Amino acid sequence: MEAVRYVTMGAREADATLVQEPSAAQQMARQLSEEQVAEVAAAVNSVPDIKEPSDLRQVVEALRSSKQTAFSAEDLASVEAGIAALERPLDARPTWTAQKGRGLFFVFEGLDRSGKSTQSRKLREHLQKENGPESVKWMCFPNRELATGCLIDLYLRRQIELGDGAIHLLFSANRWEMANTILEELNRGVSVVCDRYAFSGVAYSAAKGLDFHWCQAPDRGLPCPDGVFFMRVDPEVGAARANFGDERYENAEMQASVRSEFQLPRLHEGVAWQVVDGGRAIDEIHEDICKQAAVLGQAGQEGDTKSIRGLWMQQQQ
Ligand code: T5A
Repeated sequence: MEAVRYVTMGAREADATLVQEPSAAQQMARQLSEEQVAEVAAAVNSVPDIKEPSDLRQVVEALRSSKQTAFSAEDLASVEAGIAALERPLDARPTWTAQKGRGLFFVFEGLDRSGKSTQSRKLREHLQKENGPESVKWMCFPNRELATGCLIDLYLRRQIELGDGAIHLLFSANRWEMANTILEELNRGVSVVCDRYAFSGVAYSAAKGLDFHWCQAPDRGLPCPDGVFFMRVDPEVGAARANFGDERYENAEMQASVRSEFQLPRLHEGVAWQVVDGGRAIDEIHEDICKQAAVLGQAGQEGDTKSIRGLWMQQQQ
């Protein structure tokens, strides 16, 4: 059968689709035929769980040596590029050089259905009204447009099985694939509003019982946001909202554990972490966030340039 490629984009090409809504990205994953999903599952389900970033290459090898037609050679090379970023020791992680007049980087975090997508899109609209339509990009993690994101999507929809270590590292690789794009946008003067980031990566995996510091390690050094809006809702509020329960982590027990992990101060160390009461009316929350975003935009200015730190790089292990 001819290879039907699900994902053919490198991070730079994927940038053109940053404004795509997550539902559309999820629909793309559903374009895989049942047969293709079964082929991917047969290839990866038998990979033993992994401990080190380099072990993630076993997933790529399993796909490469199988008969699957969902991923092209180019797709698998793109996954390997993400893995290579994770393999770098801490002292070899990139440093981010900020240009004068750079854009701002805002992240939304929270439990499933806590209102992150709603509020992040509303902030994008607000910033566009203030600074022009081209002044802001919206993106989300997982980025289901990338090859790593396709595997993550299949995992979340319970179509393939991966060990807890493997899926954690894939989420991180998915972010590293976009790190340079984030920096380039910021330095072009474009603000980036992002639905989930590394904080979700740590909170969800640590909630499953993985070591907190092990979970943090692969994401250390990513561009640190200028502000994180944590949408605080009671787990039962999220559970009552539309479509809750569709994906793997959408159950009460998991959401309660994730909530505890999100509250740990070491997750927010060195980060401008803003807790937002997400149980209120949508417009009331939005107004609050706009005010906080304006304040965050003024903070950390060194001379006429606002620096971009590496996430969690100041922390001791
Ligand atoms: N994950 C993610 C990891 O394990 N590791 C990682 O590294 C990362 C990045 C997928 C899963 O992956 C996990 C976490 C997740 O389990 P996702 O696709 O972001 O992540 O999944 P969700 O959080 O479930 O995304 P949603 O888009 O479904 O939820 P949102 O964005 O929090 O909520 P939103 O805005 O879509 O709102 C949900 C519903 O509530 C309504 C909305 O209209 C919508 O119907 N709503 C409100 N209703 C009343 N009052 C309000 N204030 C409301 N705000 C929104």
